[in-house]
Amino acid sequence: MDFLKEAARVRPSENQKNWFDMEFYAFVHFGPNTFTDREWGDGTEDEKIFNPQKLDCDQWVEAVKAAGMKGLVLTAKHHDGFCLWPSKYTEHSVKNSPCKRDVVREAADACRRGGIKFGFYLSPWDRNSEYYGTPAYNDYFCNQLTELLTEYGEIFYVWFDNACGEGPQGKRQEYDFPRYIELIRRYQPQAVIFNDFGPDIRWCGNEAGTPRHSEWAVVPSELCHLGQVQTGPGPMADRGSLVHMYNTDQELGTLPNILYSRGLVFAPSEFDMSIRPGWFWHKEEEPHSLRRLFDTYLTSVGANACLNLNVPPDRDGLLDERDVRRLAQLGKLLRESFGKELPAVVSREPGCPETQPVYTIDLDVPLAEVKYVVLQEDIAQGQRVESFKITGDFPGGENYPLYQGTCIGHKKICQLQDPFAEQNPLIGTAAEQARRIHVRITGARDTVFLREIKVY
Ligand code: FUL
Repeated sequence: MDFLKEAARVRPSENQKNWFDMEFYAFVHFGPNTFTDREWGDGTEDEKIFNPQKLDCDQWVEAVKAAGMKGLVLTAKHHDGFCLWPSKYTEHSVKNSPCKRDVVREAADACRRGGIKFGFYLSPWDRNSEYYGTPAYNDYFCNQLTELLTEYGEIFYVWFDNACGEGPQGKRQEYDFPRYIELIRRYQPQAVIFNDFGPDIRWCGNEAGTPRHSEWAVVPSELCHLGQVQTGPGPMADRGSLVHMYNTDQELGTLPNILYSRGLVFAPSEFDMSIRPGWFWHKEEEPHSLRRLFDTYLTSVGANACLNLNVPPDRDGLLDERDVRRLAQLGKLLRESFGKELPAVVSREPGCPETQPVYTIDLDVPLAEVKYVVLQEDIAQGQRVESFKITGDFPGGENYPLYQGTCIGHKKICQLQDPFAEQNPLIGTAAEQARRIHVRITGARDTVFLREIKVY
């Protein structure tokens, strides 16, 4: 039991809390691949092919803001090693392209003008650098990282790809992540760092937006070994181990797993997904349907994670009109769904156990009008709720089941009505008369602190 209490007290850093509140931001994959129609360049591409003649980062920013996104993460360097800024340390960059513009600077400035945050992706795997596969490469990488951290204003996010293939000499590189992390903490202490294994944000395990049943932000240090361990070992740690654990596993932070852990870290999950099948722009690809994007939002932002949705600029250097339209539709649907709360009074029922509180929501409108119930834990205190259910009080005191869930964490969006369905499932006189909902926490690791309950 002591271990459960310890697990309940694993807390986020200030940076992680701020990141959680961002919820939804854009990935921008842009580079030589845009011009060669590839997803992974091999590093031999001629700099001259990078020639976006109408490059306009303000257009990117307007489009992502229309979807409600609060930040933008640009691929400053992808696996092909080409730098979107004129790095002093290589010739393989925009400076030798016909465009000659510093795309990182233009994107960072456009974000600031537009009032959203800026971050970058810097691929450790570099298929161009002659140093790759030798200790000198880590120096080269740190030099580039320092340029980006010191010359482009405030950075909210540094996104490291864990891919590690062969370089031009046929060798693989041992990445010095502790050294990279130290540099970021020194120059941009407010930035969060993404890597498959932490330290701050971890990969959800797929690139298709597929959720797991329970997305815990508190996970074993065996998975996020770059994170900060905040507990002692679990009660089963001497009877088994989690050496096999990987991001793609279904069970990460759930009880049966954490009991075997050597210690727990706070490392929430990010869903990274592209609006189209590819990460880079390809003429023949179409954006995913509005339904798919909206559903992914519900199962990422609405399930204790953030959503990093990629929108790739085309060969002109502009976001494709088809994607711009889809982003605008998504923004409109999100505003219609979550823009205006329904009036309601929330109270905690007296006399319930601390780990099983019951909340009553008295509505000003009939239950039939409720589309979403949104729950938030006060994540600053740790993530605690294991399970809950929502019921409606129908006339006559009947407890009508509306929703059942597992974790809550930063945010849980419980959808009672699907905006794409033809018929409201909450039909009939009972739902039209009912005006009371109960949220019942059925299990928690320790005292429950909810930050908010809202109905839409
Ligand atoms: C992966 C990369 O290999 C893809 O090209 C893309 O950048 C994605 C976000 O991460 O590991």
